[in-house]
Amino acid sequence: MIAATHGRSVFSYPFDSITGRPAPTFTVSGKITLPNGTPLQRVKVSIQYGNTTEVVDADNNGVYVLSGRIPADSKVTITPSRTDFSPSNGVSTSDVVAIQKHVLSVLPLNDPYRIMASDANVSGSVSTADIVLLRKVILTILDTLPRNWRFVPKLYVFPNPLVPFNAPSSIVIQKLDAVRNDLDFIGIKTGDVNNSASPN
Ligand SMILES: [Ca+2]
Ligand SMILES: [Ca+2]
Repeated sequence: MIAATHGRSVFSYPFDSITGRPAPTFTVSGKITLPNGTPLQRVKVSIQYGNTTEVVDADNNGVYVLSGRIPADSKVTITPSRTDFSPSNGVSTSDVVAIQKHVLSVLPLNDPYRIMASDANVSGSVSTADIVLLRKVILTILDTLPRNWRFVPKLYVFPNPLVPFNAPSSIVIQKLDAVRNDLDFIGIKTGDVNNSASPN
C-alpha cells in the first residue's frame, strides 16, 4: 500500500508500491465445532477488516470462508454467532446434576468448556443461581437464556482451565500477511455440560 498526497487530500491506493501490481488479498477460513468435534451448523461469522464488516454463513460442515478479499496487513477480527431459539437444546436433568456435583465439590468439572457451559447466568462463576435458571429451562418456565451459545477460538490456551470465563470470543489478527485456514472455534451451548446438544 502506498499513500499519495494530492493537495490537502490523502488518497490510499491498493497497489503494491514496488511491483505496481494490485496489493495481495488473502483468504481466511475456519471450522466451528462443538467441544466433542461435531461440526456446528447455522453459525454466522462476522469478519471485520478495515472499515468493512462481512457476515458469512458457515456451511453444514461448520466451515466458513471469506475468499480472497482482505487486503494484506489488515487487522482482522472474526466473531461467530448462532441464534438458537431453543435454550433447551441439549439441556437436561443430567446436566443439572453434573453442575450440582460441581457446585457441591462432589465431582468438580475440570474441562473449561463444560465449566463455561455451566455458567447459565453469565456471572463469571458457577453457582446454584445457574442451576435454578437451567431447571426453569428444562421445565419450560423460561424460554430464553442470557447467552445461548458461546464461542472460543480453538487454539486459545486457557491460563487457568478451571477459571475459563474470560476466554475471548473472537480471533483477532493484528496484521494479516498470509492465507489463514486455521481460524477454528469451539461452540459451547449454555447448560449442556455433557455434550448432548444437537449441532443443527
Ligand atoms: Ca453463574
Ligand atoms: Ca446435555
